[in-house]
Amino acid sequence: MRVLILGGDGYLGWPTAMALSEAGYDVALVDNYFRRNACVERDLPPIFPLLTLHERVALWQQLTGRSIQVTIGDITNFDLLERVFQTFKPEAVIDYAEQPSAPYSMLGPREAHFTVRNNLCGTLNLIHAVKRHAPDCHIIKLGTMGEYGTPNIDIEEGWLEVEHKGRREKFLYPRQAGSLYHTTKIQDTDMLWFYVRTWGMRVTDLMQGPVYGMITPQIRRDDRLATCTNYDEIFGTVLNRFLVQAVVGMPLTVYGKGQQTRGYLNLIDTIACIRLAIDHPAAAGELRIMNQFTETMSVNEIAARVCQAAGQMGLNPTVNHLVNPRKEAEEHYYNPTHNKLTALGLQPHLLTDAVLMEQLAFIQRYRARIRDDIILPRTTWA
Ligand code: USQ
Repeated sequence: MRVLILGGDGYLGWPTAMALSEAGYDVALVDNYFRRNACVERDLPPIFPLLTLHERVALWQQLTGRSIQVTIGDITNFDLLERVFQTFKPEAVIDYAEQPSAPYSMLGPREAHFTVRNNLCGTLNLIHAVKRHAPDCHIIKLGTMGEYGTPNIDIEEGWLEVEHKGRREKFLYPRQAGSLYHTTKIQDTDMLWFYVRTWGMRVTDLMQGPVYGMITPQIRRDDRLATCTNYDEIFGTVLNRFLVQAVVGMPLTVYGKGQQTRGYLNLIDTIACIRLAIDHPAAAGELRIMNQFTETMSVNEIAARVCQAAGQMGLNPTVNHLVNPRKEAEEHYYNPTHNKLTALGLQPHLLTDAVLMEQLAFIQRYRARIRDDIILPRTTWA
């Protein structure tokens, strides 16, 4: 099957590309290097040195004999996306090509505008490219659990049956995001739902929680295949940040009370979920929404788990409760449903000491590259 990955150079895109290529899918990538360029511009180097995307696919071919096509370009440019669709004719497309950072979207007007334009125009172009050149192509869109926010009722998988004055209707589950980035994901979902209703497209919207980890079977083969893993306050996600902080001996940066609870998953499970979505496509005219995480944890629990695993390696991290730079509930109810991917066959890789220790050991090998000055939060929601 021909699978096009938009955002194929990123933290999730590149490991997904290798895993699908190894599994026999015909893979093509598009990426505009936003993440790399933003890291250079803001001086936020990732943990591991990164080959360019062309060098990565050349190394992949040398190691496996498998080829992956690359286009460096911006999907908000419709002509470019159209050319890729005309030549590659994808049967499934995975859209990771979004500005993915909540703090980045809150930096100021320039970054807010970029986030809105990049995320919404990218989605719109994708919809039009599919309609025009590959109407049967299955769109697999990365949404986020953050679309739902932290409501005081159970979170369903995408939809809610509402009874009102004796009549019933099914709606998209109410959404209330905690950052501009998360708000663009809500808007993406709304746009996809409109075009599913209007043009009968097949769409899967994966409401993913924060992903952790930096090791996949393909990356284990050769460090040069490592993915773009950030630990700074803008692009680093919480668990990866805590792992790096444990390695460098900085207190773990818990924001506020630390009772903020989210649904987390291992990078390996992100890839497994994507593969399940590809192999079990949504029907034409269906917006299928699946909640993509394997276990819920509070920030305090994550910090405790990292401390415990790090302790077994002779590291002794401590925990520091910082004033929360974000506006978010620090104590709240959280009970999201996540049955659909399990029903398709997902076998979760849960957060164990062994998983944490493997990541810590990997980071330790790159200890000299880690800069303590980019770790503390500076971006506020205020
Ligand atoms: N947090 C800390 N300390 C830190 C960093 C974060 O306590 O040093 C807290 C945050 O306040 C938040 C939680 O950890 O309550 C998660 O923060 P995060 O930075 O790991 O994740 P978030 O900003 O929510 O965004 C990440 C990805 C985004 C994805 C989202 C899924 O960057 O692309 O959509 O996770 S979700 O959180 O479910 O919306």
